[in-house]
Amino acid sequence: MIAQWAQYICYSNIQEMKFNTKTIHGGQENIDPGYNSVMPPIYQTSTYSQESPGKNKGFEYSRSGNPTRSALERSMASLENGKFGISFGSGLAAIDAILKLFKPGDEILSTNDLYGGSYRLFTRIFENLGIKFRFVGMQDAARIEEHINENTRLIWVETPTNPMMNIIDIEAVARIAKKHSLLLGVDNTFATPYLQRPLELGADIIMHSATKYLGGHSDVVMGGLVVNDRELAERLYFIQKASGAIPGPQDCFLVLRGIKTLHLRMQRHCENGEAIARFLKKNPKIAKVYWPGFDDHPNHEIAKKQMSGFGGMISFTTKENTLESATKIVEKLKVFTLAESLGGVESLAGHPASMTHASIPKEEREKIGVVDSLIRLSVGVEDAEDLIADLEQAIG
Ligand code: P1T
Repeated sequence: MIAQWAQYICYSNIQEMKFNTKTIHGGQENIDPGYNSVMPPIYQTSTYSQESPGKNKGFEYSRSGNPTRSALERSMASLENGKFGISFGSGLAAIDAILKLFKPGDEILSTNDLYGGSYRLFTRIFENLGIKFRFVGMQDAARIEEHINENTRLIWVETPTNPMMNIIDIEAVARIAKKHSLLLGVDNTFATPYLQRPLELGADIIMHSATKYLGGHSDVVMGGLVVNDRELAERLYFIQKASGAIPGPQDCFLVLRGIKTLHLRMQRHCENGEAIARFLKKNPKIAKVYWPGFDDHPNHEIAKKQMSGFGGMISFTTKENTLESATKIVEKLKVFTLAESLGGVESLAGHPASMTHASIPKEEREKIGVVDSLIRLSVGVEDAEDLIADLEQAIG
């Protein structure tokens, strides 16, 4: 027995609610039986008194369970229309927990365009432990099968991808995963459950860097997983408890508070993202703009099918196509902040080649388009006019 299951299960009445209601109430019933507080209390405690050995109120030690964390885990599960949520101290700690499901000799097929830190975790930590990774382009789902062999255990998908905004057909990949009895994990950080719900499309594990849109205010680092299968949930809860990469209760409270406005923020991220993508596309100094909402984006039809909007993440290159041209732009930005991360209310600009994707060898990253002139924008919820004016003066 790994956990007190009743406290983790998403109740069916929540499943029936619509998304916006779930952001506020999902998994939050009876959060404070003592005083009926509307917000979940921050249970800043490492341990819980027991009446007699093993006799307790559902919690015994905060690495294995904490009521504030449980409230967040139920909320995340309900947003993804899943049964079980499991949270971690960072997005990478959540991916690390997934990888601990496997053993030496197992193989993982991963998208070749993904967050540099995920790539680093795969190639610098887990490859040393005997797990093999194959990085393949998955935009054409039909080509995935040729990379599967008897050792393959997991297909790992990021969509939209970081930073090239490629879109992968989750339903098509899920069909292939089922056919070969593989797990399908989807990093849903960029889309959020507001725009895309991979479990409904056949994925087995959803992963979030809750640091980003779920938290939404650039004040927390956290990760989360959502699954439907009880046995898989038990294995992941066991890893959470046994390895101990848990988030603290204060951070869980902050992400719960962030989630309450996820739907409102995402709506504005999408509107502003579209306005800025269209502005950049018209700018004569800009070469390519990567945003899945364009009719001529190579995976636009899949994006339309599996997402309810195109999000606030955009990448672009300069016509000059030099490091200097990109550096000049990001240095001149005033409303956009030059910083790693994304998904907060404030707009950020990043230079993937030297920041978020620096751990991918230059040759590898350039193959997928992460060139030195690529700039990535996380479009915030400010007034679009101010953001466009800022880009206009920086691009010159
Ligand atoms: O930073 P952390 O909470 O550990 O999450 C890692 C992570 C996982 N998956 C995706 C798609 C991500 O974008 C990230 C983190 N990304 C950045 C910090 C970034 O600026 O791209």
